[in-house]
Amino acid sequence: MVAAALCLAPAVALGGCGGGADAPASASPAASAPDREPSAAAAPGGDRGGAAAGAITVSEAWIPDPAGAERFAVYLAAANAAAAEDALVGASSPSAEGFDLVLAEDPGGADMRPVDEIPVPPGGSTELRPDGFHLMAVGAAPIAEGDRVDVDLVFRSGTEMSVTAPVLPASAHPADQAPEDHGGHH
Ligand SMILES: [Cu+2]
Repeated sequence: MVAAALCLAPAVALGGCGGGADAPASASPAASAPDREPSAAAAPGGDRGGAAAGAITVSEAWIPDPAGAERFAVYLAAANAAAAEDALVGASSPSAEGFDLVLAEDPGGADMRPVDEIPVPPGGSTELRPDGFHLMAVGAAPIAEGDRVDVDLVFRSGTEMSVTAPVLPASAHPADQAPEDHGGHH
């Protein structure tokens, strides 16, 4: 209820901040991924989460404090060293029933639509950020600043990894990503 009340109006197409029975992107965790290997490499810039598996390296994973809302966003950077495109196709966490993959289509990040996958170009990277692609938790457990949330990521190539994303103040966006009016629904 609280989360719905915090939602900005443009999010209604997603049933309120991206939730909805027809959300396409919730993935179930695959328990037996042979290439699952948590990385000890710490991301630069604090204790934001990172991991590497296969050709994918994830860094800068973090969650803005949802301030009591029943949804939270996950931001990170995913780099793909392979010669073929890959894509983030699902995510799961003990702290949420599932995740929607969304694309915010306005600079403020208020107008999000669900997507089937988040492409990661060959030899390139994709930033999950408030005004672009990101993950939105569905049925989230209460989390708050200081918590560390495990998020399992699944890529189209079959690569899977688990990252531990710290919950940071919502104002912790890198300067070039700080949304002006995204706080209302995250
Ligand atoms: Cu969002």
